[in-house]
Amino acid sequence: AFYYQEPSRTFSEYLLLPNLTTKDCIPANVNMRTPIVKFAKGERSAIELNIPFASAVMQAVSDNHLAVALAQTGGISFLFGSQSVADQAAMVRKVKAYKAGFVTSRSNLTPDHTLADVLASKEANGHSTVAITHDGSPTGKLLGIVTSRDYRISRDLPDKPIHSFMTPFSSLIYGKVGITLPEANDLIWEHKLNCLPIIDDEQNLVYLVFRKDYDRNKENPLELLDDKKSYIVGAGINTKDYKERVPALAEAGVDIVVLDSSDGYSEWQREAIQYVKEHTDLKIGAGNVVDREGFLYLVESGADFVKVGIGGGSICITREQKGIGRGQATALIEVAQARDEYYEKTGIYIPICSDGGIVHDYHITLALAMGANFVMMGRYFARFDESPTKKLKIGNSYVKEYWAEGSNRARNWQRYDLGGKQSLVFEEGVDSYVPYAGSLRENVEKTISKIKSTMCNCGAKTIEELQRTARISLVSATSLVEGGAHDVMLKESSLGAD
Ligand code: MZP
Repeated sequence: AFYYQEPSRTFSEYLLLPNLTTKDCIPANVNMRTPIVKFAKGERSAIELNIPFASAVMQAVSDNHLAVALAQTGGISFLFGSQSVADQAAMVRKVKAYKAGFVTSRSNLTPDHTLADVLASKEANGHSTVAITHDGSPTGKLLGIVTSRDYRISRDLPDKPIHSFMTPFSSLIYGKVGITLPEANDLIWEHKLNCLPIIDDEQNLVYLVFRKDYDRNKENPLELLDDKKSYIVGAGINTKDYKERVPALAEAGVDIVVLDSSDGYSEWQREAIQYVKEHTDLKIGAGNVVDREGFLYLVESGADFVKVGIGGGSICITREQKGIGRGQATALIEVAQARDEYYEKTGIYIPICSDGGIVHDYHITLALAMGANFVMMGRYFARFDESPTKKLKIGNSYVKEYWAEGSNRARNWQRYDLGGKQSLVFEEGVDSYVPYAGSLRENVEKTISKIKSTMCNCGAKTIEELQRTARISLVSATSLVEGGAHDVMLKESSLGAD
């Protein structure tokens, strides 16, 4: 056997040291954009994220709802693959079709009703209903009722009833503007357009409703609206049914797929990558690996990105069950070095994703500094409203369920398949609870501001700069104690702080 001389290490064993912070290096100037598929020197990656976050290929994490919420913040979900091909393709379709927070509701009111009728009707009592009249006057004929599904077009008007800012209604209505709602929202906020975007049942943006005080002569919003885009979404695949799954996902409009396996250093992965490359235009990630050999094997097989990590996931018991794996930080550092050398030699840059084992927000910054282009997280996202699992009250706390793909509950045998019996013979993961943490957006925004702030301490305004200039130190077991609150009695209010 070959013996490694050094133990493998986890994120918690490292700390970043500050570099000089120049006056322009403030969080507002930090750009977290990151490539996720391979590109040649001098070119740009065909897929980039605005934030370096991916949600795990897991039943308890990545469905179409979480995918939309994460895409709205600038990250990407990989929809779980342990479901039928048809169900997974349907999820992809839902994400790609999702363009809005507003839907017109089918009501029993007709255009002959007036606004007064609407206000009197039960539907108007719901805080998220607004009536649009064709001439904008309160007595004008009713054009439609707009109900909010994801009622948040505004940072300034978070939870107010729509009708509170839509009165008096406007007469300026543009039909068929042909852009997506997120794009419309961006434009509305960028140009302070003072209008409400409305989509139809098929989720196409059909109207922009302007308030009375809007002067269309000053700005024509139609000139501001540039091309159709939908949210980006990925999907997990396996090495068993890819010949059926991948074409169906491609047909549904998926942007990228990833081979989801606890051990990706295999000939099955090479065959699957080659199949995807030969038969589709899709980008494909592969993994997981924990060393340079595994990385190079997948890259030479054609992978567009490589996922790193075995046994570090919060719900994972692979190391206990099978005795394989490697400390996540050590695995990442070695693969990142291999990636940099490969780039030096070939001029081809292969993004890497650090998958599993993120416990504290600063672990993400460390992973990026150590060379990851993005991180994949399960536990982190499972805690939010948008994850597909049940929220329960246990004692005085709210929790959400979170189970592993290799648990008896998920029975994702394809993820662990080594060519034997087509079933899960023993578990490699557990079924658990995680503390409920609220909405994805709020939590992601908080995490991102922590990362940006650390990056400023390190004097880096981009992830690439952080990777080049970061200074990272191992910490001793005793200095870990020094890093938390110590030698004080914590007040109740500080107990749950992360
Ligand atoms: P974490 O973010 O909860 O620490 O880890 C999530 C990662 O754990 C997933 O992206 C996946 O790579 C891994 N995972 C999922 N199920 C299992 C298992 O059953 C597992 N062992 O290790």
